[in-house]
Amino acid sequence: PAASILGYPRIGPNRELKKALEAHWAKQTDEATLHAAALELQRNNLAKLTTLGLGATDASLPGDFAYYDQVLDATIALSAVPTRFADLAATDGTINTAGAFVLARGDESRAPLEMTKWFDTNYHYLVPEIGESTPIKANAAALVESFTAHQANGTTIRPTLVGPISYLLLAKAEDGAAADFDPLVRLDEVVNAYVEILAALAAAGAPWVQLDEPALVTDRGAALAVPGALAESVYTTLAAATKRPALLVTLGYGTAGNVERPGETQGLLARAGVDAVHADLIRGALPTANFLGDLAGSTLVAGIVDSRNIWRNNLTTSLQTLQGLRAEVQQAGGTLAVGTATSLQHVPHDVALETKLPAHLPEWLAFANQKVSEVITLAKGLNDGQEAVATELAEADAAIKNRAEFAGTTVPAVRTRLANLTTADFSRSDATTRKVAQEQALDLPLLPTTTIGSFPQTVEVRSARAAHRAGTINDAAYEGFLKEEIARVVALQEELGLDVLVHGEAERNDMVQYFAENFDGFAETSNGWVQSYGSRATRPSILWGDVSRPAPFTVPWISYAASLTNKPFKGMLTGPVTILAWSFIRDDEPLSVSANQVALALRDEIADLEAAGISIIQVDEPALRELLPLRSKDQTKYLGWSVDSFRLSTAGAVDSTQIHTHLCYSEFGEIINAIDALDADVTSIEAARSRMEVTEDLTNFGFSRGIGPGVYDIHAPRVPSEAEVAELINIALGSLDARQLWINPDCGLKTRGYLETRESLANLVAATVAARSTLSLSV
Ligand code: THG
Ligand code: ZN
Repeated sequence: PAASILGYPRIGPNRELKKALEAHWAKQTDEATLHAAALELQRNNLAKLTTLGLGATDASLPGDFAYYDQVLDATIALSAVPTRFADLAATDGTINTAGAFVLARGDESRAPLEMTKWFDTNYHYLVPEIGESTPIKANAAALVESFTAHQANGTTIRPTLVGPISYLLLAKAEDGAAADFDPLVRLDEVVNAYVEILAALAAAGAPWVQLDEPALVTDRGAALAVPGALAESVYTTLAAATKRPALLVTLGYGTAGNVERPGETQGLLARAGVDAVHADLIRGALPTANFLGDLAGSTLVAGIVDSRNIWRNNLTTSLQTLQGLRAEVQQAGGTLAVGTATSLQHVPHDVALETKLPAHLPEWLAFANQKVSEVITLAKGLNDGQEAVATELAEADAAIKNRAEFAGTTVPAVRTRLANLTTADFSRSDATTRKVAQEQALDLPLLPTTTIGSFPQTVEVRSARAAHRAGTINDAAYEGFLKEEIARVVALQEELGLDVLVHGEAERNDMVQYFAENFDGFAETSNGWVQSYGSRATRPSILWGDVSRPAPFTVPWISYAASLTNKPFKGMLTGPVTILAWSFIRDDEPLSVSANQVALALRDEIADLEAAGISIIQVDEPALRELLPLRSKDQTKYLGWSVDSFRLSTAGAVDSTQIHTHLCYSEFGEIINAIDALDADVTSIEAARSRMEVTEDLTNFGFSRGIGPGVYDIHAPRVPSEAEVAELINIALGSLDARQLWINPDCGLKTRGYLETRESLANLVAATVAARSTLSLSV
């Protein structure tokens, strides 16, 4: 393949997949209808890729479609049905579409497969559950059927599967497996199943198959991808299979194997007999000359077009890099092809669908379709010479120059403010001094109760927002509606007897987008959807320039809400790391610089909230852990600047202002130092599902400030009884000091309904009141 993309967005340019899936799940359509809609979507995508010119230069187009998730599809191809779902398997062990949706979404009696982050992206995959006796048996039916259907339509696709090593590294041990059980011990069986799958695809006529092995770029996988380790033997076995298509093995998201020896893993796979190997040149290092000799007889697919971000490629520089690399690869007897760094599933479909971007932006951008063209242009330039693509190169150069020189890209006032920061700007006074000042200012009871910030976003709130956006209700009517909603939420909290009240966030569409809309330096897309999981997608904002905050924006809503009550009131903001983690970020500045710019914008908002009399302010950082680099050697530096940016955003607060933060996960052992270093006065975390396990970690660490381990699991549509909440409070009191403990739900209530929210919070308050009275007896 002279030009390849590793994968393409699956949701459809207008989220056709979402619509087809959700109609089917709502039982409005049958399976045949869903299947037909999915096939049509794939055909349209493949036709688009062909029109863009990919078919002509690539032996096969990407065959990476998945109804829900690519890791789930590997589970299906291996018939690896977890024990707790065993009844879903047919007598031959295979699982059908309906069964797969139960794995993905659960049913009345079972939670679905756990969902977790795909590497350091915002895509979530379904975690395989593998035990000692989980069935592993090849089932190539869906792959063959899909290949054959497209072939019949005149299109040759390249069936794509998560590779055997990555599959098992992404899996977790099934509940009930021995304590030291490692899914990787099942590797031989998985490899044997893949040999069978390859044979079935060869029989169907597939010229190429793609196996994705991104886990080989993580610390654990990298150790298996050096000479003499597991990857070598696995791929020797797969390459030696007598009946198989040509093999492309991809290694996206970083440098595979030993980071000091870039290209070594690609070389060893090629020596094992793999026909084409891929390297991510955006997040990973350029393979060095030392290792290129090992590529003899194979193709190296150079992933030089960024698939994690939306900036137009610097084609001139890329072509130079590729020309240098090709000279070395050819000298070694190999072939060079051009590709993307990973699948394009992480970027939206098409810039051409954007109608509302600021005028300067479109020409700076490349979404999936534009990236396909970039790959093709680079392949053409490589094969036919630079002159053959002179126009494309000149256009890209002009856009890049325009971007660099554009007024908002570098804003002197923002730069001066950053340059003048001193260490004092990153620190508050010591926590004990603050505690005294806050106790005087706030007069909170023991075990204060609060919520994480958002209240249910009802159908009414959503449709009012949609009507406002569509222009069918005016600003005044919309504002009036939101004020009524806020007043209702405040009244509800008073009635329930909560101690620290919030405004409920009815005015916010999304906890990141809302901030991006109100900061300079960010833009919003109108159709830039990126799959987050299953049928769900987000529209990441685009950070394109230096960030500042033109005017206070949360203050009017929060101070209005606070004016309705005499209770202590908590204002809500989203932290700098999370705003960046869930946006497309700049590639022309270190992320740490953008983080400090966002931090200063938030710092201004905090100052205005304080001036408006708000003395508790929460700065959420649910994504702090998500951005943790895949390699441990890179983690200290990341945690350094990310913690600094949080501190910069909050350190302007006076001693008597209580700073809260909220983190959306329970396993934070590995970053507990960083969480402590945030220096928040109160930290709320997820804990209910793990039954307060985290409180022991906190005690062992000696965490001394306020802590609110969630006592109500908001991720399930059920009401915890007063007794359940009381028990969790008791567990927390068993290891934490009553004077540091806060009582709150696990996370925001945005996705819950009002009925369950009201009952659950009533139980939470009742259990707290009871706990307080026993505490005061024992003091
Ligand atoms: N906001 C942003 N990014 C996020 C999250 C968020 N990334 C991580 C995590 N949360 C992802 N979780 C979700 C949960 C729900 C949805 C998307 C991602 C979702 N999306 C709607 C859909 O697909 O129908 C669309 C939402 C909309 O209309 O804006 O339900 O909270 N930025
Ligand atoms: Zn949360």
